[in-house]
Amino acid sequence: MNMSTWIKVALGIVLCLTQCHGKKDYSGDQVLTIYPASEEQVKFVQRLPEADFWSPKYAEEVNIEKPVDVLIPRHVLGNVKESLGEEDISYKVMIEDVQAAMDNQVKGRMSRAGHELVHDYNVYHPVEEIEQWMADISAEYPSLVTYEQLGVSTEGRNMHMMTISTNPDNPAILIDCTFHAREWISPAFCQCFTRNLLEGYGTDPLFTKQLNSLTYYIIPLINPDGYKYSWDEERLWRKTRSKYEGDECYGTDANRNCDANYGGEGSSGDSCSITYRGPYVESEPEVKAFADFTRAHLSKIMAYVSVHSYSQLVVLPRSYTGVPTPTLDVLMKYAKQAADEIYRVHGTVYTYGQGSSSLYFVSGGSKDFAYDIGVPWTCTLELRDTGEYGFLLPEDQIEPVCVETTAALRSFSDAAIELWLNRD
Ligand code: 0X9
Ligand code: ZN
Repeated sequence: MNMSTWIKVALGIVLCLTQCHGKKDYSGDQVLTIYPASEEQVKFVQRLPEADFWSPKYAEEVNIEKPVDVLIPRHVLGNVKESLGEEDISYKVMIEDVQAAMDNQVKGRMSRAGHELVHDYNVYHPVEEIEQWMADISAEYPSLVTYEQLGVSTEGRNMHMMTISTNPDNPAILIDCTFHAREWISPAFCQCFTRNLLEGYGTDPLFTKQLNSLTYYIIPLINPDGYKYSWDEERLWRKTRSKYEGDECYGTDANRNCDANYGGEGSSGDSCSITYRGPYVESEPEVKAFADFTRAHLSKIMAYVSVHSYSQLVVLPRSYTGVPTPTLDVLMKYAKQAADEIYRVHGTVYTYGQGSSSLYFVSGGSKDFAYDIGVPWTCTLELRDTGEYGFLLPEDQIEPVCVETTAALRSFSDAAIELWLNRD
């Protein structure tokens, strides 16, 4: 082989290392924000070919009032834009090149590779590193943290949780992250919040006070299989990785698999849908483990927060019915307090309200399950942003998200303590 052939082979190997193992390539794909302005235009948007709806989640939820964020694959992009133009439907390009935005999300991580002596909270971490971090930080604070197995995922991964407590008799708040795999800011938040809490105990007066009267159950990776898949194969994977006999596709939406009006509006029976509810309630071992834990500790759990992205929302129960939730006044009071606290940090605006009215109908969601079995304060927290980067939030926003969302969690902690003191 001559020199130039060698160079070609070497280049081929390098290219193959990044592309040959089948990782989905999103080069040239775009996310558009579309503004339908009439019923006719709404219908047109709903029927866009091969559209992956980011916000809202389903074509049926597209309406005149809200902009629509939607990923359009490169091979239909030209046609889609042309037809939007012909129909006079206004739109803007939200993400120019989806793959470039994905690469940008791990830029800092790449440049720091090999230098990680301490856990870097300002980069996104794959499942193995989060697992290692959990074991490490638990060992670092043995008097405060109990590190235990919550269950085993479909692919056989051990799911862990941390109980951070100063007194086993205290009431508790349950926090989970990564119900949806592609919402990477969620586990990043669980990590930095845990650090803040542990470092704050004994140094920060509010954390010290709260941890003296409240136990924190933290589950950073409730859907480890899906999260792993979003790193290795398909960045925008959302669901678990189960597959059932007779089903065509992989994955159940864990947030449609809970025992809260299971099977109702806002969930799909089609395994290929991103909101597939699974074959039966709690079919997913991850969901079953979470639900069993919640049921077993119900007498103590005063608050439950499920951390998702994106839209900057505090979503209150219930999402499966338009009927106002019986304790909506109390829920709204605490949601407002949290939104105010978030706003105070960097001026980030969060809105709040009952799920069915502020977002869209969801059946089988975890916050409704927890509320229905008796947890008095539950919510889904949809973190940044509102449609600039969506799921592809850059690394440099992890820190500000962490600070402002920690403020919200401090507010929720106060709510949990108050609810405990006022219980009958
Ligand atoms: O659709 C969802 O599951 C959540 N939105 S996301 O973009 N993160 O997928 C909203 C869930 C709100 N409602 C319930 N948990 N019931
Ligand atoms: Zn989500």
